[in-house]
Amino acid sequence: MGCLLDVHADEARFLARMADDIRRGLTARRRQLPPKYFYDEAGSALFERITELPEYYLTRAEDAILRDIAEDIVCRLAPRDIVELGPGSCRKVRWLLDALEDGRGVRYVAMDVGRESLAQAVGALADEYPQMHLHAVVADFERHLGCLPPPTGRRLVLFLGSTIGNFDPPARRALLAQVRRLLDSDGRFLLGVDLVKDRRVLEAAYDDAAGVTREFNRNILRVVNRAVDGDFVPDAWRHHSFYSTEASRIEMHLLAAAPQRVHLRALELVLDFDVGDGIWTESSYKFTRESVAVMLSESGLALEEWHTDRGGRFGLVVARPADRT
Ligand code: AVJ
Repeated sequence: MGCLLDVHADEARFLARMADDIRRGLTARRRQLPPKYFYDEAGSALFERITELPEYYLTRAEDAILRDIAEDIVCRLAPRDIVELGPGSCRKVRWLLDALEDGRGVRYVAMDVGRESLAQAVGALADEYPQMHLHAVVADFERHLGCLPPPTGRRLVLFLGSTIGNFDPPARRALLAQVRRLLDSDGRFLLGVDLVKDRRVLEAAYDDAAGVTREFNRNILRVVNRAVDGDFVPDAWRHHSFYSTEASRIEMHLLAAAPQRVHLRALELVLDFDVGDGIWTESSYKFTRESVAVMLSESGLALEEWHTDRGGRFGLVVARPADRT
């Protein structure tokens, strides 16, 4: 069957949008950058290293749940059309694809923004699952979910790895409502969420002893430099992350280690930072079964199954379209 590469977001438009986002974020009263821009080639490689850190339990915990339930889920749902948002390396979906009794003619559509890493990840799947229809859609799933073709059979949408945690409540309501629109009444949604827990465990996961998360955080400044001809010095920024109990989220910031002036030449922008001035680079929301049920119901979805790892650190949720009332 091979692999089809659909490019929905062309490079020029993506870069223009990124420049806009950077201008808006860095001229706001609270300076911020959208976390989707972490993932250039270097950032994706740093994230892969994060998933292997002893402190970063998320990936291993989710993997353990998937390994446990993949066969049962796939047997019961018998999906024919699997759509994954932000698949990264496409490692997780293998548990599901391996559990398919007969993968012949089953379609797998992966949507992600990084053209090279997506093509590589889906290309590798094509070698292992030659009987399937594989599509790599290079697009931003916040904008382009509506462009997906209609289901070819029972659809299963995957949104794993707690990527949902990057979205604040209004943005995730909008995104989940889009996901709802992808599903017929027999369609299902498999969502991975990181769970509220002891703050020391959470904070260690986002400030590891080896300093990989710090480098991941600083790397966004290299992405900015390249995108808008900037002269940020990544080493002049401190990594700062903490858990906010009130907001149920980890916040990641970069703090200026010394006063500095930064030029973003392509934006004709000059920025001055005092010591300790910050740029907010990421929120990573943490959930409970109850908060997930509420979040889903706000977007026309209903929690159907709830699975956690043995330590209760991570949750995998099966949701279905809510009955219309
Ligand atoms: C890929 C968004 C789920 O929030 O845990 C890892 C990214 N940031 N370490 C997360 C991340 C810092 C990660 N997500």
